[in-house]
Amino acid sequence: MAVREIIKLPDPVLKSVSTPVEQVTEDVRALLDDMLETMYDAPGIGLAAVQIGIAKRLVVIDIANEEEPPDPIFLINPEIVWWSEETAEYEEGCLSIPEVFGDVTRPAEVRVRYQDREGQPCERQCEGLLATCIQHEIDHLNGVLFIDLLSRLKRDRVVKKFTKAAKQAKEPA
Ligand code: GNR
Ligand code: NI
Repeated sequence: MAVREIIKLPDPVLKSVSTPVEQVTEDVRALLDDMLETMYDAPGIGLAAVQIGIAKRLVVIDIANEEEPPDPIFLINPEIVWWSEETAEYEEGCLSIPEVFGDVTRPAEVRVRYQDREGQPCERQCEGLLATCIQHEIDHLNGVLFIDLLSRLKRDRVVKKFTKAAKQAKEPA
């Protein structure tokens, strides 16, 4: 297991549409383990493979709090097969856009179809923070960031700030 580097805005890799995983091999499980370690190290409650530069449809999530035992969820090729009409608003953040937060409204409940780390087909009904997190991660698999769901003004401000910071980091003073 290893902590990998997390890709940050404005890296164009984050805009990639990730490709489905055909077979759940030992290599896939090793990658999921690296993703989990990277997420715990950050720390965050979810991570998509594209955030460590690998555009495959792989997600790890753990929404357990500090007092609870770890409860990792591994999702391979996740897709939402049902969502509620009722919506919920959460203040979201993203490990690829550090220190930026914004209120996002999404369906309050979703049903997700995926394969687990053994490659077994599964379905899971999710609500609350888990429903929000799963939708945030599946958006990553489609090249969508939570700032894309904010007002154009707010998104443009964030992109501009990160683009400027990246440029300054590259140029000598
Ligand atoms: O750690 C994270 N917290 C979070 C909070 C509210 C809504 C979504 C998230 S996901 C985020 C980690 C991340 O960037 N996953 O892609
Ligand atoms: Ni994110």
